[in-house]
Amino acid sequence: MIQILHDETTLLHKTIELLGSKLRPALESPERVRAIVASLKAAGREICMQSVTDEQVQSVMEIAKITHGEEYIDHLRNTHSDWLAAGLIEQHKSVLPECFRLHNQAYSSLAPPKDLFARAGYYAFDMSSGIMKDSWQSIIASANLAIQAASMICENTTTSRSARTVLALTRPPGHHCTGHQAGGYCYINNIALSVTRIRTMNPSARFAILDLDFHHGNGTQEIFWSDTSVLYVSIHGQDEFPYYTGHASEVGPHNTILNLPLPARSTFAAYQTHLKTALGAIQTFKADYLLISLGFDTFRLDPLGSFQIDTGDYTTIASTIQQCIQGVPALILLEGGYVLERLGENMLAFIKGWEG
Ligand code: OKP
Ligand code: ZN
Repeated sequence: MIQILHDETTLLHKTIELLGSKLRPALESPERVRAIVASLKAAGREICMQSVTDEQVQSVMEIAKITHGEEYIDHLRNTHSDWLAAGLIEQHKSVLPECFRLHNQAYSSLAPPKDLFARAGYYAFDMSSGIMKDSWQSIIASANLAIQAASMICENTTTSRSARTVLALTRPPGHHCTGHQAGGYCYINNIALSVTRIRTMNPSARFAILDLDFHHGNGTQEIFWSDTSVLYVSIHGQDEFPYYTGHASEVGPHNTILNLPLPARSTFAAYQTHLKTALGAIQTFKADYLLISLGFDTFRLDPLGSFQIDTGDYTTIASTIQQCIQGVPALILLEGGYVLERLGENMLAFIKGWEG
């Protein structure tokens, strides 16, 4: 049985984005997780509710500092109130960058700028990562779910021989966030925090990360780029957001990165070929833990995706993975997926395939 974790504080974050040259409510909305929770409950699933204690906030920040810059984390926490205090924004509005840092590192000063507008663009790479008054609370709650899920799969492996799976309904998602920049609705790389948490209990563990979101997880790839104990495998839309990463030629210095881009409108048959390649690489790597970045924006109707994957296919995907990794403890973190009406059934279809 999959154990499912949720924290209602993840629902507070609600912001805007620039999409198709229009500023609009972000597609990454609280309603996404509400829809999944409603379907899980209707199907009679138990959901393990979490809420972050003050000590846990400190511990989330300590763990986040291993893979993220301390000043970046401070920026996430303080930027909305700094803008408010400076009279640059109204309480209910979101901070969005207007100018991004350039990559002329040979001669630019690398120190974080003081100017509040400059800082917003220094710590982000796009305009889909607005920061509103409650964002920090949700970011921490989401990161905490990734950490709690990691603790649970470790406990489960020491107390019982049969492997367990924990699914965390993380929101905001994490896979686009690097150690120093927000982007693609992501502010903290949740899966990186799971890895750090597992390592505190099992320092020599090997990890396979399977990124099934429609978009390339540039942040996860970057964080683990030269890490020999983490294999990062991603199946994603070719030439799609975040546009400048995810090419098959990006393999990392130790061949621990495997990018499997698929052209727009690819069918499930084409997807399955890549999935088998991905799983073959994961088997060869002999990981102690499998971590999945699960996005349902691979669904055929998704506004941000273009694959032809249908609800029932998620059952096949999950059972294919399960057959391949049998025995390895797994952690599943939610990334994208934007068709509110179908998210719940897609998640249930995935769970059905996983549990067999
Ligand atoms: C986040 B996740 C496309 C604009 C895309 C942001 C997409 C973020 C996806 N023209 N804007 O990986 O689902
Ligand atoms: Zn995505």
